Amino acid sequence: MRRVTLTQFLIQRQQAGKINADLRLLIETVARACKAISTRVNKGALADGHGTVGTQNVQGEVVQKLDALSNEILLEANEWGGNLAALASEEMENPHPIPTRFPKGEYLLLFDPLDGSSNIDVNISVGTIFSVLRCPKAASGELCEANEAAFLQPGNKQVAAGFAVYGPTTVFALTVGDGAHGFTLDRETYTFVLTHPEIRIPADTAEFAINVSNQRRWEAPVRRYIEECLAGQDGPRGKDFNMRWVASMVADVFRVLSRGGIFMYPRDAKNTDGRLRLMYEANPMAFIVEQAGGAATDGSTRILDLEPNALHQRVAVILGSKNEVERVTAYHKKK
Ligand code: AFP
Repeated sequence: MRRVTLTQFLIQRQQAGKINADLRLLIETVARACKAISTRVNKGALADGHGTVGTQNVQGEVVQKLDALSNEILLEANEWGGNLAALASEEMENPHPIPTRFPKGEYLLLFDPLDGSSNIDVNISVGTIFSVLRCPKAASGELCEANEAAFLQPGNKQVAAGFAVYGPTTVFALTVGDGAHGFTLDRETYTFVLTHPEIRIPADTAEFAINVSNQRRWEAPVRRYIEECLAGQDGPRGKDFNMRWVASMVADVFRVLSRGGIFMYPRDAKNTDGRLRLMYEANPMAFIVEQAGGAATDGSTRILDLEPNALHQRVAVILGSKNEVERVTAYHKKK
């Protein structure tokens, strides 16, 4: 059976009226940039892709060479196409306006150019996360100013979102609001091919993902949930649980999309707002997880309903198999 490529999939979505030509071009361009990043990631130390650039980013994190390179690849790929009003990145303090020499469009693109940077030098999967919003029209009907305020929209306003995970295979996971789908990079033809159509996350799971080294800092609901998982079949859950923690959100979330599970980066005594960024990590992941039948909250509120107040704000994230996320959220409500 002939496989469907990402291009064919997007043209079908355009013909069905789900997306317009500008959004189709935007997603194709992001996917093409992810292919270029994948190639560089796969060269690793052979191409001087390891190590740091010696500076810190707005997050106060040491910038890896591949962070900076991935950011440049996404900027150069996306700023000339005429479908964007501005771009925002984990690696840039302020939004990147479209240079005046290029036409502007109606969309805003946000991304974490290389998620999981601490895994680059040790050959563990990393990835790119992206989110697409519409530029709010000014009262006059003109396109918005490409300032931070234009980006501060809740995740339920996203028109597309997804991520690439650069692992044993490079997979591009995508939603345009009608389901979640995965495309694997065929390196012989250098095209993304639909391999995971209509992804569905099982409502139940026996696998949790959390960084247990933070246990002493967790709030009571999280501590209760994990302790019950660890108690196994003799405990209140009546079944044994397994644990995974890759420390690359893209890898952990793709596993949840593939076989279910619950991924947790809760707020704690050290990360009082949580560690993950709302606008370009939690929101896109929450959108694609919900489109796959899962759930995503910050412990009490649906991630996609959170009203942002800063471009780089952090948030607690509990996402994955619906029944497990609802259990953790219920424990928070009892708190
Ligand atoms: P880096 O990109 O700085 O490595 O952070 C990755 C991440 O944002 C997310 O992808 C992981 O789930 C999480 O942080 C890992 O955090 P810990 O290193 O505290 O486990």
